Amino acid sequence: RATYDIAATETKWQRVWEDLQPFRADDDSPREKRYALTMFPYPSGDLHMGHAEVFALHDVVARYWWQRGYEVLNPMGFDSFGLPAENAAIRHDEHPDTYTRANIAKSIESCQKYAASFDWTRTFNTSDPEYYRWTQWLFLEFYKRGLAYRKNSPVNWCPNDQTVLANEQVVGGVCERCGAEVTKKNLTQWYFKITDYAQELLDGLDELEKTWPDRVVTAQRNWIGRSEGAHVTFALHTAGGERDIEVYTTRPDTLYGATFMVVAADAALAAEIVHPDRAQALEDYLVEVRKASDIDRLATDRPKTGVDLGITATNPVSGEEIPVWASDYVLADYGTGAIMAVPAHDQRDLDFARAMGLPVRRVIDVPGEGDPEETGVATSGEGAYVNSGSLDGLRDKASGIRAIVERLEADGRGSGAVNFRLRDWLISRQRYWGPPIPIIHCPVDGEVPVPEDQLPVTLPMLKGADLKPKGTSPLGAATDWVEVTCPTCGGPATRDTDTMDTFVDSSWYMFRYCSPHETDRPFDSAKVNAWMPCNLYVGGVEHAVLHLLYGRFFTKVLNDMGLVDFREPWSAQLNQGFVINQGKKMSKSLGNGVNLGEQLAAFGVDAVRLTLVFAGPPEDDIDWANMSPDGSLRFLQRAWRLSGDVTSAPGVDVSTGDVALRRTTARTVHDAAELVESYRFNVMVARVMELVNATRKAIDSGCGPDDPAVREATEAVAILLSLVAPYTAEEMWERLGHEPTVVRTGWPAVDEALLVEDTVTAVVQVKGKVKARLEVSPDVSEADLEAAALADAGVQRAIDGATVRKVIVRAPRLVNIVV
Ligand code: ANZ
Repeated sequence: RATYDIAATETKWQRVWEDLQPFRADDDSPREKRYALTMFPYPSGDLHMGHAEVFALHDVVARYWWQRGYEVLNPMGFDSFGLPAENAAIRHDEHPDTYTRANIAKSIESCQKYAASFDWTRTFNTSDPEYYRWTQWLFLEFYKRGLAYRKNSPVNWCPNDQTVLANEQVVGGVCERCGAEVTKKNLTQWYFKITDYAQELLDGLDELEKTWPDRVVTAQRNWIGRSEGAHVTFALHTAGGERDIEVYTTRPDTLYGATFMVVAADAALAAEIVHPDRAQALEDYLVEVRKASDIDRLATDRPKTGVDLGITATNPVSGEEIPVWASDYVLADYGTGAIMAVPAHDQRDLDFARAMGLPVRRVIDVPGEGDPEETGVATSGEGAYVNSGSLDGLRDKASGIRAIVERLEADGRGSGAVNFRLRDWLISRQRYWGPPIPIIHCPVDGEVPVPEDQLPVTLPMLKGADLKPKGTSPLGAATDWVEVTCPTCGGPATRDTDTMDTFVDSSWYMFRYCSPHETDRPFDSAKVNAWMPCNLYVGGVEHAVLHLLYGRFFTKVLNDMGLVDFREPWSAQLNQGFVINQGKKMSKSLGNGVNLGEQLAAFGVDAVRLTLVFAGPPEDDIDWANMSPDGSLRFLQRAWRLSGDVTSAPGVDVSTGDVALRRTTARTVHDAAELVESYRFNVMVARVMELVNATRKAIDSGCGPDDPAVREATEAVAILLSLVAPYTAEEMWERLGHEPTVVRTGWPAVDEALLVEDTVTAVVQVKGKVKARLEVSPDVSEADLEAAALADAGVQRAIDGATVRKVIVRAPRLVNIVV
């Protein structure tokens, strides 16, 4: 039996595609535009199974859109700044750029062999000076708008990478990249003011919820963490005099139960208010506190520790004097960094009170729950207020909160408030391989933006050991580069030596693809508005709150700047699962890694792609151990053989073909579209397999190879397969007597009449009596069925001119007419 030579076929078609460039997106095309984006990779090495999966899934949609007649933008580039390249450069004593470029070249070659339908004329790397010039320009635009600023505060510090991390990069208390335990350090760092957009970032999710995966939407909601409550002001009596402090609480209604206050031990406030006799104790305690991550600190099951600050505060409603403590379970950068502790109704406060011997007072009597002071369990439910002055007698939380906030507002001791968990985004890094922050520090003029015509601020040439993490940026050692004259006063000044987080680079790359060769602006707004928002964004769920939140934030700022006319960059999103092996994540230590190159060599690109797409729903993990790429290859051979068996000529009139096979073809093509649009790619493949079988049967024991229906079916197979197995599809198309290439041939036409194959009987009742039976399509719409029923002669007779009061339609089976 004939089989096709995989290696020769792959080389052959790569040349043809290179020649014909079928996936070049034309900005000026009259076709409707679609933008299919897949997350660009770090060029950390060659492509692996994970890339193979995501590119295969993504390509189904991109290639489908081409076939449906859209002009498709499907770009690819490289997120080439960042730690992997820098660490490799240190290991191999070279420049990160050398390593980066070598990997990029290898990746592009692999992508092309993999037949990913990217438009390579638009590719760029975020480490190209032509790109990061605009990253710096955007930084300065943010700076002008007050959205980039520097402040000193406790920040997350990775002791291994010797750099700060954004909150989003600390996962479960460890560095998202290297897994080292993250600690806190007080440093002056650059931030983007993402909190200005907290409410809008939250509100936008209501719409995105319809087209984004639930888990991403939920993760963003939780990360933004909006809560409603109140600010309450307490008078503090410190050794140095009286001062007010404000706390944020979600339960102002429990104010009568506030028996002490707690200040974050590492907040500046603690050191300011501590009684001199207790200052040393606080200092000793702080040494311990700095070792713990935020996650540890907030954990409810953690033994509570703290220091009595030796001062008191006045409860603004009860007038009671309460002690003020410092502890690490209160975070410095959340709310106001100080809390009113209500041990009866907050578990962490109760644990603290019990550990320190502080009083507990119940102010809500929750039915069926014991007194927290005795049970050790704080109660958070609703009930009657007790020990609460004017609140006593109220029974529900909403009225309790309303009453206390009114009182606080009247007394000028507080007001209703909204709080977000979201913090400003820390963007400066003490590493080399990123865009330098384009700011000059002048002893006279302070922070001075680098003038626009001096952008980009390119990286000085450093390599190997020079890049070793030292806790401060390696750029500091490049004296010639650091020492500059101040653009304002002309006096001696120094460059900012930090670089920007890679997540800044990837927050705007999707815009750049729309006009990647612009030299005098980051992008052409008209082109961006024509292509964007992206119709689909495919990528890993690990980016749920990092990249996907930052990109949304950038889009809103760019919209406020008037550079784009939309506020959300990605209309729909699909997260692929992981490719695992033998039930476990692939890893070096387990030795269960699957080498993509070997798989491709053994089975060919198409069989590997088909296997990945056919494995299951795109969101599910794929266990490669259970897959059968050789089975996929056998299927592709079977499909390919059909194209050699067809004997009718291209363009033959198919209307005279075998009706049964034509129906199967029509139904398959029709359903395939719906399946792709609902991301059920695996089911689409299964349907193509059925069509291949039906066609084989028709050839061997049915209508025979020269029946036009066989050509119609085989051409449909080729076009549908072009979404998944591009090489096989091209071979088939050529063998069927067509010119290359199949990829933009157009979706097969479906004769609607062939779809009404299985009819069902719909019963029409008038006044509860059956008056007609209609043969209708199983997917008839309610409206069509109603119209058909009312048009039926028997039904008309039964209605007999009476007014129809109501028509109840249960498509496709029942119509009930009430007159
Ligand atoms: C009194 C109280 C009584 C509270 C009660 C809760 C229950 P969310 O919903 O996450 O915004 N809180 C405020 N600032 C804090 C900080 N810097 N570190 C740790 N905890 C802090 O949580 C707000 C609640 O978390 C606030 O409401 C405060 O405790 C605590 F029955 O105030 B509550």
